Amino acid sequence: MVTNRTFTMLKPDSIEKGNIGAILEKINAAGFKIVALKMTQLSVADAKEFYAVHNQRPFFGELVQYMTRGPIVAAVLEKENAVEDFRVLIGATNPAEAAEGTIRKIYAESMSINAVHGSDSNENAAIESNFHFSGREMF
Ligand code: RTP
Ligand code: MG
Repeated sequence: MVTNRTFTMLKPDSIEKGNIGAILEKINAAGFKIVALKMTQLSVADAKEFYAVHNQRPFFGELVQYMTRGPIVAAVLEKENAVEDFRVLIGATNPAEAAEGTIRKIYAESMSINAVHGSDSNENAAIESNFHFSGREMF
């Protein structure tokens, strides 16, 4: 896995509201190339594994319930400095604190229901991409 890639999920609230196209358009407009893409739904076991780092946090149960309540769109994105630049594009975890024009500022409801995921390191980008996609699904 090259390190100029990051992993994202459009979370269930984005799919429920019909925001897939608008969010992917913003991602493209910011210079990210989509190199893997699919709609899928996480099982409870999948969500617990994906977010295992948070399993002692008070919001863990709510997070697993949210992330499994409907389909998500998973994608791998390529751009120079992808991990850091994508975190800037999505904005702070809490949309109330997110910068104007960021995806979470525009589309997130709350700190819990916040529209999109972005990997927080190159190492996690690779782990998360491989969690969702086989080698022949990444281009
Ligand atoms: P993500 O991993 O989804 O990109 O989000 P993040 O890095 O900005 O935030 P993180 O701390 O990794 O939290 C993961 C997700 O858990 C939910 N959360 N809820 N209610 C709360 O206090 C709370 N804190 C976090 C959010 O869905 C967050 O994106
Ligand atoms: Mg995170």
